Amino acid sequence: MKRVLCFAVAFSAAMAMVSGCSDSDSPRESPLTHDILGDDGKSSETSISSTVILLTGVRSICEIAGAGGVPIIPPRDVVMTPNSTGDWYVSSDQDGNLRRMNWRGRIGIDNWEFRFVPPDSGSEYYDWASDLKWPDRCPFRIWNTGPDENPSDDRRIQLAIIDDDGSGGWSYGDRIYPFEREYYEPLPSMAQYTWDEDFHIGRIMFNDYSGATDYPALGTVVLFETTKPDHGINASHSFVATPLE
Ligand SMILES: [Ca+2]
Ligand SMILES: [Ca+2]
Repeated sequence: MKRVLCFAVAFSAAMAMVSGCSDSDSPRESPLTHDILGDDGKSSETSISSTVILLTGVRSICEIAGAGGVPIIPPRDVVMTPNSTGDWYVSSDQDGNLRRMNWRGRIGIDNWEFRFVPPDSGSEYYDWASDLKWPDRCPFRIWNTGPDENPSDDRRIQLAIIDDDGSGGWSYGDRIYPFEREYYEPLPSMAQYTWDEDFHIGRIMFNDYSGATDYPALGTVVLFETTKPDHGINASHSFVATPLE
C-alpha cells in the first residue's frame, strides 16, 4: 500500500498570499457576493448561508505525487505556481482566488484528489453546457477522499467540464466541476445529479505552463484540502493521502 504524506509546510509570505499546502490560520473565504456565487450556466434559486461560506473553503492545493506516482516530499504548492516539473499549475476561474471553488457554499470538509492516468483509462465525463457525455475520456480520475486519511470513505466521483477553448473535450484551462455522484461505467449519456446539492467544489482549472505537455504526467496526484474545524490558530496539521490505485 503506497502512501504519500502531505505535511504542513512553511511558505514565504508572498506565497502564502495565494496558496498553501500550509498552515494558514483562517479559511480562504470572504463575505458572500453575487460574483462569488455566480451560476456558471446553471439556473439556481438556492439560498446559501454566508456562515457556511465563511467557515469552510479550500485550504491548499498540492502536488503530492509526480510521474509514476512517486511521492513529492514536501508536497508542492501548485496554486498559481508551476508544479515540480514546471509544466502546469492550478487556478480557479479567477487565478488564485480559491474561495471561488466553494462556488455553491457546499464545500464542507471533504478533500479531493485528482489522479492522472492514461487517457484511455481516465474518466467518462460531461459537457457542462449540455449535460451530455463527451465521446472521449479525460486523463484523470477524481476521488472524494473524505475529511481525513481514513480510506474507508473514499469514493471516485463524476465530473463535468466547460470546454472553454472549444477543443471538443477537456484540455488545459477548461473549468472542471466534480459532482458527488459515485463513478461507474458506462455512465449514462446524460448527466444525472441533484442540483445543486451534488456540487461541492468547482471552477477548478489545470493550466499549461511550459507548453510541453497536454496534461500532468501519469501518476500525478493533486490534493485539494479543505479547512477543518481544528485548523485554528496554532493548530498543527498533517495529512495522509489515500493509496494510489
Ligand atoms: Ca478518506
Ligand atoms: Ca477544451
